[in-house]
Amino acid sequence: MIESLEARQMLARALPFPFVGPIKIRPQAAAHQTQTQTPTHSAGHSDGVSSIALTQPTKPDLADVSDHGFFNNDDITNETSPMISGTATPTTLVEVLLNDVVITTVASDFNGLWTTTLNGLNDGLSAITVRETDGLGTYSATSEPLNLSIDTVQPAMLSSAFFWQNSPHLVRMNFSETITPTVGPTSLTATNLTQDTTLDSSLLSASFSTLVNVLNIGFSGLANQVVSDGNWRVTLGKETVTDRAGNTLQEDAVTEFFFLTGDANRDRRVDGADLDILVSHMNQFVGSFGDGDFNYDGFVDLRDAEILMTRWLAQLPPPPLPKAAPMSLASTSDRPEQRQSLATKLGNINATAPRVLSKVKRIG
Ligand SMILES: [Ca+2]
Ligand SMILES: [Ca+2]
Ligand SMILES: [Ca+2]
Ligand SMILES: [Ca+2]
Repeated sequence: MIESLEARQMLARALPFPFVGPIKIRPQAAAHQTQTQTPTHSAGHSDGVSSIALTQPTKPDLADVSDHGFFNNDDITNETSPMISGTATPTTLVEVLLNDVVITTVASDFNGLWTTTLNGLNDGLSAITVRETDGLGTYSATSEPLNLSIDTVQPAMLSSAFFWQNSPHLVRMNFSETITPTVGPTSLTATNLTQDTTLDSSLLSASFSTLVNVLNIGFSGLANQVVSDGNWRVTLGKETVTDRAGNTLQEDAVTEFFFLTGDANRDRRVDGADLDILVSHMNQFVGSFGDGDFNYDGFVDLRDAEILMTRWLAQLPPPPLPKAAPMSLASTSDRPEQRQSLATKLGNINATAPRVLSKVKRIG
């Protein structure tokens, strides 16, 4: 027994304090599980030979440098080889257990501090505990567990949509998991592809709901919070946000959409069909763009008709198209069949905006 005690003391003296690395002295996990079933939780051996006191170590902690993501104290990280640390009896061997299986042994320094790096952990929850040992089969009580949550899966945008029916306009992106809840406009780029202009980020707003993992993007700096006519692309930069564990997006989150004033039925052209819709809701509190409320005041009236006329027969081709082919506003080169259709609808008047508006005014 004395020889063993001396051997243990020699081992302790040989340890480089402050300790700088793990010592694997018990690689057989199965054997340890057997031992853990009969822990002595005592501070000495049954034969009465004194030994260093073994006490229950503190709960191990995930080092801040390994605790990635939103917070460095939530034990959620994307690091599969994280550094952990804790406090134990000074100059004592400390066994580290992963889900109750010993995976490495370290030594505490003269201040009782120990630290080590765990290698090759898997995604999911890992319970990390520690216990002191004298190296002779005597163990302290096992510490409280560090419940480590490892996530190496990058977040991704699953779907997106553009909401135009009401003001303010809204772009909604749905994500596979929670991303940085403080995501702001500077992470976003909003470009009108038709006009080849990019909005200053100060004109945008962004709010993320961690309940449903949805990012709502608004245009708070634009008049009526409504985008201008054109084909649009809104991009959330992949490096600008992370999930809880610190993983960035797989790729930029991109949504493309278009907006054309007066195009109530969203077929990329403003014509008699849109006028029909407007007329059918004239003087009604219907309150949506698709009903002809083009100024978003909740009511369909002549003001909306006047707005429609400013885009009469405009077309917005879908991208990609050469920049030299922007939408044609107020074109007068409508096709004969279109003119005939409109004439039928409005009673044999020429398909010119003022005349149409004049008709609408009579209706209104
Ligand atoms: Ca974290
Ligand atoms: Ca993830
Ligand atoms: Ca239309
Ligand atoms: Ca209106």
